[in-house]
Amino acid sequence: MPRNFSSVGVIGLGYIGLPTAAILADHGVTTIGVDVSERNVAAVNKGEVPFVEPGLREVLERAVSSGTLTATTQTPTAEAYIVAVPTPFTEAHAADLSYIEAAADGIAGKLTGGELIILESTSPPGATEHLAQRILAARPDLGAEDILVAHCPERVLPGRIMEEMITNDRIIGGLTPAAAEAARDLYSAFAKGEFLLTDARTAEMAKLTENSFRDVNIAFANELSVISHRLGIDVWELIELANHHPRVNILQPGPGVGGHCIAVDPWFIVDAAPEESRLIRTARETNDAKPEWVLGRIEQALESAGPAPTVALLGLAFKADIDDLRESPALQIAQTLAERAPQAQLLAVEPHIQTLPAALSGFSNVALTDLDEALQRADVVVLLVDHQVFKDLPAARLGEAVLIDTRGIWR
Ligand code: SAJ
Repeated sequence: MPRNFSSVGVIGLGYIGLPTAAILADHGVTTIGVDVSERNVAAVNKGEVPFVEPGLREVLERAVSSGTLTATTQTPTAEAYIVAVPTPFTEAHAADLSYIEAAADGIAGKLTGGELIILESTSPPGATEHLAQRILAARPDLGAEDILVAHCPERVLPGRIMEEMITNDRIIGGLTPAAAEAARDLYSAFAKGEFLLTDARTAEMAKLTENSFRDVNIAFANELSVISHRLGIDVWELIELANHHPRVNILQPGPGVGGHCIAVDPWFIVDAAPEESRLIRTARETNDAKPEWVLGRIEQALESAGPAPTVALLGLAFKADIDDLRESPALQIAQTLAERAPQAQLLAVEPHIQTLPAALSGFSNVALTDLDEALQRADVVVLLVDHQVFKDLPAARLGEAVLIDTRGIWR
């Protein structure tokens, strides 16, 4: 008989924790969401979503109004916990586990024995063991056999989270087989994909491997775009043709790789095995170098655009049709250009945000404008994010401006 959990505490109500809490609660599980931000907690208790994610608001509203989901700033007593806190990386590209440690400390004080603790945050190899050891160090009255600890990496794609959270297969890595089985029981409350049980370290590495695979493939595409530019070849046509081969599937070049996953996770592998991770490191460096290459192209265009040119920067988010600016190459390009080209007026167009982000708000030569104004005034138009509104633009609207299309949508 699968174990039923009477209550689940979800620690961290961000891009992953909040949808997880909402979906669990919507499936009838009493769920308590925990976040350090009082503002987030207040928003969630009113059924409001603090970020853009299609379909989340409806599910959250339902869960809050039915009373199965509540939010608080204090870790509650619960039969199971899901930890979905950030794992940023330090200047030296090592994982910063301080949020996981803080979550462990909060949970430790609430345990009575027999609880299931699941780490969902993307983590370097060994982080799940570290979390368990931290809890046991704080609770010498409990033995390792008194807690069930597993790593179940989230693998949902921002923009499609509500669907993928239910349909994706789940890798479940237990510190013990019993922990993996208990975690499977918890996810079976809502997840419809296959459950793949393994140990915690393999599960940690599997998640990092998936994102590194994508990073390496995108680095290949980005390298091809730089080579193609030099050789006068349209890289998007090139990739489209090559992908007709039944065993070739090259991803798309762009202005760089952003977000909190693909731009970060491969570094956890490099940090864990620096000597052996040569390809993974090079892919990261290739993708991280792409914004600078785009900047070079913009600066070249500015040289022939007069003494006080206007530049439209279309998109600031890290990818299409979301409002997430984390590690965004578009934002990095906008900020660096604002610093290096004070003579240029930069008009940033980002339909998913209402005010200029902190990274740009200090510059007098940057303004957030709507698309119409930017296109009317721009001498140079730089497409940075393939938002649908930009894809829908008729070619005639682009006028006489010099175009730099980093996503290949206006070919
Ligand atoms: N990108 C390209 N070219 C492409 C695809 C993406 O330049 O062909 C860029 C995007 O513009 C963006 C970055 O890569 O800047 C990352 O975007 P993404 O859509 O590839 O991935 P994320 O970061 O939104 O989500 C990834 C997903 N991982 C994989 O597809 C292997 C998702 O399933 C994970 O759950 C998520 O990371 C995560 O949380 O780890």
